[in-house]
Amino acid sequence: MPPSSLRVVYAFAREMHPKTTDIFIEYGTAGFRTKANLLEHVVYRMGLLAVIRSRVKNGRTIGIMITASHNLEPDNGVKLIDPDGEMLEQSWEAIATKLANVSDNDLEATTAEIIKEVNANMTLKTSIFIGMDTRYTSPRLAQAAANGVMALKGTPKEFGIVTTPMLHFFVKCRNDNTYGTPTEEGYYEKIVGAFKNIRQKLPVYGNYSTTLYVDGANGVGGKKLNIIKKTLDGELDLKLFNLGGNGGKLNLNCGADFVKVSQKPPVGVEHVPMQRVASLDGDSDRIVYYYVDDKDKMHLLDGDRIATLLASYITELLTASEAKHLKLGLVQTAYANGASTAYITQKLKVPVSCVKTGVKHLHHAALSYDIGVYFEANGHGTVIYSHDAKKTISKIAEEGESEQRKAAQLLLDFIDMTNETVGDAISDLFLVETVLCARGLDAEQWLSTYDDLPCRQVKVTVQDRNVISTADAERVCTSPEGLQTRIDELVAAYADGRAFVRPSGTEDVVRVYAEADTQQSADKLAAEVSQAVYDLAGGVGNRPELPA
Ligand code: 16G
Ligand code: MG
Repeated sequence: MPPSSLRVVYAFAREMHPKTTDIFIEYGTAGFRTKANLLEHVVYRMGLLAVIRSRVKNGRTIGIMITASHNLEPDNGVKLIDPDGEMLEQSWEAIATKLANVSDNDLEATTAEIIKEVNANMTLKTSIFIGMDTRYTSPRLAQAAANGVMALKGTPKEFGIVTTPMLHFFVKCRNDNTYGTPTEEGYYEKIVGAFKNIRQKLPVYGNYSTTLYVDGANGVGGKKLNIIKKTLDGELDLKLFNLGGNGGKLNLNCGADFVKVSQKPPVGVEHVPMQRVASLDGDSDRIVYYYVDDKDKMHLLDGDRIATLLASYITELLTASEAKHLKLGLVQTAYANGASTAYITQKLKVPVSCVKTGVKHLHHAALSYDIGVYFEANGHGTVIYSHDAKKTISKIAEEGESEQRKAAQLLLDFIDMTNETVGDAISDLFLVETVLCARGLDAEQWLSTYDDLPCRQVKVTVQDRNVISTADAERVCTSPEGLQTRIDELVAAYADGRAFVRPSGTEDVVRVYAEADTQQSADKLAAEVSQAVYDLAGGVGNRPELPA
């Protein structure tokens, strides 16, 4: 029998957040994500789980974020944030999935089972931070999360509408007060404050212009930038679009994911040739830049570009501050454009690791460097600095020779401007603007550092995407048998050819990526590999066609 204190878990569930669907739901790459009307019981249960998790972590605060990121308005989602502001530990994803799917009748017993299994001390006091994006379904879900927290006698603290990275930041600060103050004001003070500091030291010069256009994806990021904008004292002149007014729909034909995948500029942004534009996603944890040239051609500056820009600038400052023993490394996924990897290793001479898709994998790999820069091509990424790196840089900033000291002081501002917990569009925006300003670059010059290889991404529907297994950071397909051999044969026919396939972690499809020396070749290779997937991995619907 479960302890009587758990009775309320069932009572709350039955009375307020009953499970009304039998559809199985899984804690995926970035939490649970589906149609908002299927989520209330899931979110309630994540309230329960957050309290249990906190009590396994000595009562340290856990976060619950209600968002479906770049998905369209009818979807929503929920993910948990661990005490240091990182994603929920992977081994708990199965526990979350189990709790989300049991019937209401079994909820009390399953909760008791989990508490026992993970050995949670249920007498500990605990506070759980809850944040939500701008979706109209979010307040109701946030309430369900709070009720879950209270059912296990935890204390919910609701932050209302915040970006996902802000909530990660608050959780980190709450558990480690040396990192900052766990409030929205604390976030602005640290990140925007560092930007303003660094701008005092770096005068605007060269082709850099302080005017930046922003596509807010009709989500939360634009709203927060609207608050920040008023405090920038002319250091950056933000012109904000897609702020959610005028009938603009969240992520619809706008936002970072739309711009990256469709390779088109978003609707709703004023078109000015050569103007630099930053495009955020719905919950503001991704950012890509673009500009449209005077012939109406769009040029994308994606996560790979941001990573190389930041890595090269940090390298320059490390050299100038003579912090020679600090090792900087970059982490990418198989989606990184081959040209970016070549540029980083050959020109910047920075080591690169390649890991599986998903922020948690990148973050983890970046921890092995003193300074780890990680970015997915889709614009999610940040920089993390080891304790030793911070200590060394602080020491040089105080005691070094004049030139060393100057570089180290810039690095310290750079560190403060970074949200190290997770990729953060707002923090990344200020980092990028700082480097562009320091180097006097406009967007065209930034783009000219290397030439991307043309690439194409497509998806193929198969009966069961789990028949596809991969190895070597998703670059090699180990099953079904014969598929990798076929891909190798196809790739061999193209100059600079590269292709890989992987099952999506967020959609019921197989993703195909191809790059080659021309766009025509990349498109053709992607189509040929799609056909191979269709033929060997149980394709459904029409067989993919080759381009005309
Ligand atoms: C999620 C991941 C993102 C990844 C994407 C891949 C987080 C916070 N987000 O959005 O990093 O690129 O999934 O989606 O980890 P896919 O598996 O459908 O290609
Ligand atoms: Mg997002």
